[in-house]
Formats: sequence, C-alpha cells, structure tokens
Amino acid sequence: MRHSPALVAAIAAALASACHAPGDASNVTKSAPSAVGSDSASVKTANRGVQVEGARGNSRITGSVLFRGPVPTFREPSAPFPECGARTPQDPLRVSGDGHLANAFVYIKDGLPPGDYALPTAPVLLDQRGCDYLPRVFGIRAGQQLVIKNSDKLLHNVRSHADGAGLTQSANSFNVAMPNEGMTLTKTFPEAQVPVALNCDVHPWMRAYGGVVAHPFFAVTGDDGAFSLSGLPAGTYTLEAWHERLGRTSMTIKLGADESASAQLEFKP
Ligand SMILES: [Cu+2]
Repeated sequence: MRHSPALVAAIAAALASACHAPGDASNVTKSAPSAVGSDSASVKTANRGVQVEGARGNSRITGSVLFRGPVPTFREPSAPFPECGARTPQDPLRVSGDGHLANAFVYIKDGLPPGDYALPTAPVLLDQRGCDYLPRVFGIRAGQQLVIKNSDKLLHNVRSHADGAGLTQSANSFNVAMPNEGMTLTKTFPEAQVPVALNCDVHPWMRAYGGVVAHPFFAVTGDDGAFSLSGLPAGTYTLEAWHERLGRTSMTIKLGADESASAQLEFKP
C-alpha cells in the first residue's frame, strides 16, 4: 500500500524534528567547551593576580672574595673643597695582605625559581657625611625604601644611574638636590640592577653603589672579604661578585637541601 503524500510529509517532518534533537544536543555539547574555555580564562586571570611566594630552604653558601695581584694605582677624581674639611682620599679597592677584597657585592644572579619575597619593612640608610657616602657599597631589594640623608652643612646632589650595569638611564635613575643639613630623601629602585651607581656632581669623588636585587640572597664583603648567604632552597645557582674597580666574576654552585657549601670568588688582575 502506498502512503499518502500527506503522511510522507508528516513522517519526514517528524524525522527532521528527531534529527534536530541530536543537533540541538550537539550544540549544547559544543557550547560546553566554550563554557570551560571561559572558566580557564578566568582562572588564568586570577593566577595573574596571585603572587607565588619565593622559595626558601636551609642551605647556605659561605665564602670569600679574593683579589691577588698588583693593586692598580688609584687617583681620586677630586679638587680641594675647603667646605669638606681635611678628608683623606679613599681607594675603593681595599685588599687585605692575603688578598681578601672588601666592598664586593655578592649575590645569587641566577637559578632561583620564580617567586616573590616579602620586602623588609626597614629602609636601607645612605648618609652623606664629610663629603663621602656611607656606606659606599650597599645591597637593597627592588622596591625597598632607601633613605638618603645629608649630614653636611652644604649642598650635595644625588644622581642615580646605572653606568656600572652598562646603562646610563633606567627606571632606577633620579637626580635630586639636597641643600640642607639633616634633610632626608626616600627613594626606591623599582628594578633589579647590579649596580645602580650614585654620585654627587658637586664633589666628583663622591660615589656609592647599590646592588639592587629581587630576593634576599646578597651580601657586601667586609675587610675580611667574607660573605654568607643563608636560607637558600636546593638548586643550581650562578653566584656573582661585583666590584666597582674590578668588574664581575661568577661561578656555578649546586646546592642540595640543608647543605652548606663554601665558595671562593676570585678577581684576576
Ligand atoms: Cu656632594
């Protein structure tokens, strides 16, 4: 028996409708990945705002910085300034009899996993006294406050630049006049940079150097050339020493967990 054209049309319509149902379902299925996609996007957005805490551990690097060789002649770039009193030119290359180097900035240059370390609340202090910067070399965290004081009864200006890091201008650059005794100025260096140099244009010998780093693993050597970096996680690190007259020297150190390693960083003449 033949179906009437009307019945065929009705069956065709019913089939078409039945076929649409899976079609709708597949649209829903298709929309599901796009919904997951937006969730992923929002997770990514959230992650961008989350700070990952910097890694710490119980490992340590102790050691010393050495310079063995003839000490190059030092000539301070100075003219007599009576207002500065009877100051003695200081050679920034201070080496003990057995080769230990003072005022070297030692830090972990590379090898730490990405992460943010909380900033110290206390500022670093830099004094201008007797027409010299005290201290001449210091370490500071990127973003940490630097309080610069003028303890002299005369004008100094503080110019910050990055000549020693191969740059003259950076986000860390500034130039401020400090005309009065006792006045202070608070600055931050937003970018990690070793070193940021500071100088006074009035008194051409006045120089200071800040090692600006993004983590707490740094030190400045004293007269014994010694340094100690503690609280490190296990890892393989590039340890660098920088000195204003000698440049840079570095080495690689592999540190296990809860391990103490010793290191000697040596500048060649
Ligand atoms: Cu000055």
